[in-house]
Amino acid sequence: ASAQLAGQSVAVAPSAVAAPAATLTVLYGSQTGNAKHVAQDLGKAASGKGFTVKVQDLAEYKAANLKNERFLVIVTSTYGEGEPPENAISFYNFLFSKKAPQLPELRYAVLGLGDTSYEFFCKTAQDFDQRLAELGGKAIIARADLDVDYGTAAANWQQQLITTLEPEFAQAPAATADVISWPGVSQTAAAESSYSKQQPFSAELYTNQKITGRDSSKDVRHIEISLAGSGLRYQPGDALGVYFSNDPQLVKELLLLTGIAANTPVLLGTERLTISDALTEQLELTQSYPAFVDKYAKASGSEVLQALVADKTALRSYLSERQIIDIVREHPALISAQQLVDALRKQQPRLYSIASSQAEVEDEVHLTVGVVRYEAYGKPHLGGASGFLAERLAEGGSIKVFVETNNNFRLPENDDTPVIMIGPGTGIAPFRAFLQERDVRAASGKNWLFFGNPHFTQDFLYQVELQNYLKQGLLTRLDVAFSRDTAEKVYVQHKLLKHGAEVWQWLEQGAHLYICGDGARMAKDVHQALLTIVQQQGGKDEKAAQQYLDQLRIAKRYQKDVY
Ligand code: 2AM
Repeated sequence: ASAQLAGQSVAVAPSAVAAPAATLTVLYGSQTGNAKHVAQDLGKAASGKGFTVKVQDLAEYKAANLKNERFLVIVTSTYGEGEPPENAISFYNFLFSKKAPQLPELRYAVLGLGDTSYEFFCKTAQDFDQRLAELGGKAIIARADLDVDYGTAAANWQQQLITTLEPEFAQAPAATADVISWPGVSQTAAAESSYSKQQPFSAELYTNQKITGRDSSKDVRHIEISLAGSGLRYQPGDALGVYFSNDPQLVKELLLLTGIAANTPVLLGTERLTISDALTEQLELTQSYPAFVDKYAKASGSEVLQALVADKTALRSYLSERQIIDIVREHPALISAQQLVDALRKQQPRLYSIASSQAEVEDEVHLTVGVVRYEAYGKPHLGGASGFLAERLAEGGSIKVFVETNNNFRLPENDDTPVIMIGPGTGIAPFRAFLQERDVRAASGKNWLFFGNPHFTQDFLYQVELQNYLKQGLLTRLDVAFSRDTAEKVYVQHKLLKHGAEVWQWLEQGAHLYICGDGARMAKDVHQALLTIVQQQGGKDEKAAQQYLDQLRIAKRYQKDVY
């Protein structure tokens, strides 16, 4: 069997020669695409050096191949409370199970992407590293755990890895080697366009329409953006990456508090620009993060902040509702423009699940954006991208965007397959895309949508469209949970439980199951409800029910897009 497997791994490499060339396998666990891009970059760089490289989504990786690997790299993010990203769960479970093979010949490297604002920073990467060592693997180079602005550090780690491996791969046949990505089919529709995260497209905002009521506690916008002339393509399930400008008032206040003149020149990477432009266009002001407190504490000499940095738990809770401006308001200090720039991290684009299908809207892309807006410390606060989209970008104005492919949130290939979609709040977005797509394709599969929000009269997003879909028969069922219209809260999971028998029937008929929205609570509670349904309706014990849902996930019939 091992000869057959070894033969397979040679056969998939384009540089198939008599002697099996060493293959560098690069696997990624990625929720938002960052780890995927780092893995793909690494693949390109290594293949440029003549390595035979295979880059693969962990969800697609056959764990049985693990024992044949000689050179393995895992790039992974961490999600929630130290959990693996969705696409890495099966492999993670396999690796920590009794089925995991001994790996005495394996040489491996792990790169973690994370966010130091979270308690379980890079936990999944640590777990993989530890477990691969336990199974007998030898680290090629030390694991690195990288913070949100990982760019330079990731490039350095990649360089170090390639340099270390070069002697091993030196005899590999040059020039024929290439990066192979699985699945090979329609890997990135966006690749047809020259626009990307690094080079976003300046798109025009067509429409910004508030779709929650006047008395709603939420401000949700239906956004329409034109992609005309970009060549950008997307599929239902993909996300749109959005860059934004910070609020000029916020920039002004920050400069005032730090005693810096707006036109002071600063250096950002290799770029020279004014502090005002750097703050407005390039730096992260609407989130706060440990690295800022650390650097600002040193630059300002604040002992209070220095003490805070030393206490990780206190620091996390201090940062939870604060933006950069809150910290500086509480601890104003005269620092230099360059010190301020060096303390801040670069703005990360925000990802929004796309709410439209190109089959329906062609050159447009639609989003469902919940505006982040709250009072804290006596001042109004506004989210970065959502504030920009809702308040500072006029219709006709320009916004930098790119498509972030998500192959782990896809409609069934077969149009006859039924789908169950659970999307409370702005989690409705990708399901609007799914429904548009299935409508245009005249897909015959049944469609069942669960939606929830606080109030029927205020928060029924896309009510008219959905009710028309119901009338027209595209939506087979629409079940809604308006949590605050009744004395006792009703959530989507309660509706699922209520219709457990039918949900089970649909699943047994081969339905695909999708959850989109809040990952901290909703997706977990819905998962629990599904477990209950499988137990009650399928007559299974808890363990068997868990396995049932695991199997659905492995078969790509249970997919999540949660945040
Ligand atoms: P609530 O705010 O009234 O508690 C979209 O945000 C909808 O999801 C709201 O109706 C919200 O209800 C609800 N929601 C909040 N927590 C939830 C949970 N744990 N599971 C499911 N829905 C939840």
